Amino acid sequence: MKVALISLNAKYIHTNLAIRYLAGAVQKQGHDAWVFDFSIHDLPFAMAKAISSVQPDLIGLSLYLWNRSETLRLIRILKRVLPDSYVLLGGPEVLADPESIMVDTPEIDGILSGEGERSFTELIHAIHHRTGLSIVPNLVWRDNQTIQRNASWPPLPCMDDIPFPYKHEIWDPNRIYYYESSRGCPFSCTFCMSSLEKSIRYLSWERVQLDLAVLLKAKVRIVKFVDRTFNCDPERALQIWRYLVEHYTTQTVFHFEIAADLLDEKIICFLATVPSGYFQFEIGVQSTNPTTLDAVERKTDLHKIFQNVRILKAAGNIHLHLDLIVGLPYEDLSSFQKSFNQVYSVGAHMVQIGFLKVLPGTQIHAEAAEGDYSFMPDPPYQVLSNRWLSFLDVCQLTDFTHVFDIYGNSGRFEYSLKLLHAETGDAFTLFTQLAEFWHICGLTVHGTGLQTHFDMLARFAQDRSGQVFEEFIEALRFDYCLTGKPTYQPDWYIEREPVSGKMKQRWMEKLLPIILPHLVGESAAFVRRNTEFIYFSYNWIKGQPERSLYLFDYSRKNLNGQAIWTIVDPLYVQEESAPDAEREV
Ligand code: B12
Ligand code: SF4
Repeated sequence: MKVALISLNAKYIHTNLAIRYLAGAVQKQGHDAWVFDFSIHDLPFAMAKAISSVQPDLIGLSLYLWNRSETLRLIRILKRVLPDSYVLLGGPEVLADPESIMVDTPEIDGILSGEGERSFTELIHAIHHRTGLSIVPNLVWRDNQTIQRNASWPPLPCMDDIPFPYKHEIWDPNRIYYYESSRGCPFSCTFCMSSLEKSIRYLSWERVQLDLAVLLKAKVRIVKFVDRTFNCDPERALQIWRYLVEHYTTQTVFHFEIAADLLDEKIICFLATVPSGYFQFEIGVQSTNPTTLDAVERKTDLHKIFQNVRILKAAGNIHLHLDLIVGLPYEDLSSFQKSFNQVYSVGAHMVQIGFLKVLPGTQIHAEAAEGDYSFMPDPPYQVLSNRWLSFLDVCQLTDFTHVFDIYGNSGRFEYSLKLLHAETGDAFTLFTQLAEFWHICGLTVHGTGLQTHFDMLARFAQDRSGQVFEEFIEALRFDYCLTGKPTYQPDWYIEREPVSGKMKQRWMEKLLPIILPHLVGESAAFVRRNTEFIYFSYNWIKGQPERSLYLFDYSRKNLNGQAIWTIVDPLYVQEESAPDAEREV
């Protein structure tokens, strides 16, 4: 049999694990399988053309909330160009109500709900040997005019039976590759599809090592573990992290979703030794309101999470990303303000604010009426209002989130924000006022560039704080210089003591081997392009006003993507600066 497996990913850079597993399982049965990783932005005609070129007997498509309408549109075309192919759907978006999907889209022949690998091979066997579809587990299918649902099977007991998904991969370093070393989650958050599968299964350690060796060799830019709570078995997590560090490669970054309260002292100590930028952690907090956490059945130790995140942040080697959700039960505006301020104060590199998706099949969906939930009836099922937040509140928080992404999450406004934050006293109020300011100016952050973001922050600060404005502008100028070489200087950028090109060259000759040894041997043009000397009236190492000469190195970046900088000891530049500066004038 010829089988085509198709996924319409959220963007081109994503890849889909499920269709690779299914292809592997089919190939093991001796059939031919093709994997088509499209994106939702691809043209339906182009996708249909590519799929029809292999003339498949069966077309399997993965349905998720981000691709539901695009996938169903493609199916309607496919059934017209390949009328004899069996069209099958699977994926999380079929779970809640496969029958109504079949009713609404008559072009679909069958839907397999739940874990795919085993039932899919049963289906292929049944179609190939014409044994009838009624024995295929988890299958919803058409029997003349009626829709039948077969008995379901429990998940595979041994995860090692699942094939390695990237056996035939042609690697593209620019794409994100997903990897799953365990399935299921021991927790039961009521808003999450992963809570539906209580048991947790692991790949054997032998298998994980073999898989990781291939992923490390592939030298792709990013590998994301999709394990629902990667460190729910802390010793196993440590074993995998150790392996990755022992086989460290500068080319690949590994991303994990972890529960930070499960990190103990031994693991935290180990994590401090991980090479900088090699790991990224996504840590779900969701809310800090105990009533909210109770209502969604999240059992977390917030104190431990924050304590551990602070320790990890201080070590400075792992990118940390904390999640919050707007729209959970009992989380009104002031409770969200508290959640946000607490999470923001921990100082992670990113606070990702998501808006609750009331996913069909989850407990929160089943109990939506109790919280007066109103949500989008189609994907992504996003919350519109509930008993605790009006639609206007949700809109306000949407603007807040956009502005916060630009100013807070980008990490580009670290020094200027610190001053504004200290002045406002409350991060939530600061970003709310900033969002209002953008609104009053008649602008939305969408479609605006970095230059406008800097200019708007200067205008915002000018409007509110007359006396400290000068200090603020120095901080903003510093953020601007950390972002990139300030070749363009906007109105607010006031450089009181510009340094001549000749002087910079002279200083560089002297300082290169001392401060920037990694640039020794590079061409003079390269060094010029990637460095800058700039005077500021503030010393950010000491945290006090003091005329200081900064050297920026744009050839190296920190975890926020900012240039590496240092303050030049005046002794190095003292005796030469005066005469040269005079000559320039
Ligand atoms: C990777 C990922 C993404 C990627 C997208 C990847 C891509 N390909 O484009 C990104 C990061 C963009 C993303 C975003 C979002 N995601 Co997401 N994401 C995931 C994640 C972590 C991994 C998916 C995966 O590969 N799992 C492993 C595979 C093997 O499992 P699987 O996909 O379920 O497949 C199995 C079965 O479903 C079945 N199956 C799947 N396809 C098929 C096809 C056939 C023919 C058959 C027979 C069987 C079958 O067999 C497979 C093997 O057993 C899952 C959570 C998780 N760990 O699964 C969430 C998940 C898929 N995401 C979810 C959500 C809610 C979102 C967001 C809305 C989150 C948000 N921001 O609020 C956004 C939406 C994006 C958008 N643009 O609108 C939900 C999906 C709910 C749904 N109904 O689709 C999940 C399940 C998370 C959850 N626990 O609730 N996500
Ligand atoms: S939100 Fe995270 S911890 Fe909770 S059930 Fe889902 S995957 Fe598990």
